Amino acid sequence: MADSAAKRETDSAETDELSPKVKRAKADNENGGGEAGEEPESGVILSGFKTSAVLRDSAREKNIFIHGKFADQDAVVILEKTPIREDTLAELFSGSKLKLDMRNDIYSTYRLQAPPHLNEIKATVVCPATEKHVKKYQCQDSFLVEETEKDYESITLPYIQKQSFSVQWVYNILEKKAEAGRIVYEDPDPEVGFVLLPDFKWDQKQVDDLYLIAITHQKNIKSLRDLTSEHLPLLQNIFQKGKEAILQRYNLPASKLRVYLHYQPSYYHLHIHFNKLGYEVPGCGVERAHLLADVIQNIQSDPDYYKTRTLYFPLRADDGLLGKFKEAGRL
Ligand code: DD3
Repeated sequence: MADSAAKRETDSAETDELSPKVKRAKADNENGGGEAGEEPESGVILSGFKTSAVLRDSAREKNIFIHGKFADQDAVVILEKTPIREDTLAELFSGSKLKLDMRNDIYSTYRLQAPPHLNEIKATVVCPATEKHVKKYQCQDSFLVEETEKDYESITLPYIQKQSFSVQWVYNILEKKAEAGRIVYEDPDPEVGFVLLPDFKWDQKQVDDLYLIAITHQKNIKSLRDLTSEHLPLLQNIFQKGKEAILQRYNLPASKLRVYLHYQPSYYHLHIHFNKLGYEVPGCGVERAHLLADVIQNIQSDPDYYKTRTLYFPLRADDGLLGKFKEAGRL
């Protein structure tokens, strides 16, 4: 809310564009949307959740990551308070009860009890969750790894091939078996095509924390390491059409976007992140994020840039790949 120029610019998007979009997204869910037969009002589901451990919590970020069980299945539940939206303020002020905490001179603090629909908590459920999911959310030290071309071939590639992380959820999106109603833009071309949709970290209620992902229709590109000049048409297409689609839908120009890839990615199917500039999201730091604009230029000046360069990235203490780098004496 600090950047008033950006705020003004997005105001029209919020009232004219984003709100109808939010309604549409909800309607899609109610129609089933292919989402594992979930009802929109699934109020009972969390009452069956048995907490076993808090993996991480942050008073500052107002979220908590919990490991537990639904019946005999391991699960991770993430709860997060959502931002306060400017367009709900009038209703918030008129429809809330105020409980006085303290009064002192010109200062007073209260607990404001908002109407339930203005006081929602975003809940993300992973069930059944694997050991990897549980570890992902535990607080951990990170270590910077230096990966040469040889390291990639002898350590990283064999590791990711053996792991075969499931990207079923990605295929569900590409095949419209899930989240079909959330797609913002699609280019169906099998070579240069992609699907652009909100990352589920984004609740789409305000453009300030915009987070979309572009997922390629090509299934055989694992990561940045695989990219060569043959992929330039694909990368340029995603860059161009992704920016256009975001301008159209959210009224946000390219100059307000951070468009980048992760290395290492969290899943090995090529995808590009689109954030609103100024929204500092984990993974957007220099040690993991590679701007798409830079990636394109680097490949233009050397077709094998990402095949041959030493790449640096952080790995968490318990990451299996870190163990492999240690075994190889590379750390
Ligand atoms: C994931 C990275 C992956 C746990 C969690 C997230 N955006 C997704 C499934 C559907 C999605 C995403 C893996 C998984 Cl919390 C394990 O993310 C997704 N759908 N990032 C969207 N739209």
